[in-house]
Amino acid sequence: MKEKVFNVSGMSCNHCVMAVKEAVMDVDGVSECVVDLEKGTATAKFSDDTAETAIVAAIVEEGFKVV
Ligand SMILES: [Cu+2]
Repeated sequence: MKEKVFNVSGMSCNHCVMAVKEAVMDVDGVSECVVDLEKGTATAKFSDDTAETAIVAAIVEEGFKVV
């Protein structure tokens, strides 16, 4: 199990937080995701590198940037 803090830019409200959280939780291999609006971070626990790549793609697909 890996854990990583993704820096997400473009989140401005709780709707964004929920969109990112739901998108990340939908990725195969993700067991946990906590999104912090003030810090602009999404902290996720996931299984492997494939899941990590998919997490970034899922966030981008929602219209945010991973920096
Ligand atoms: Cu928003």
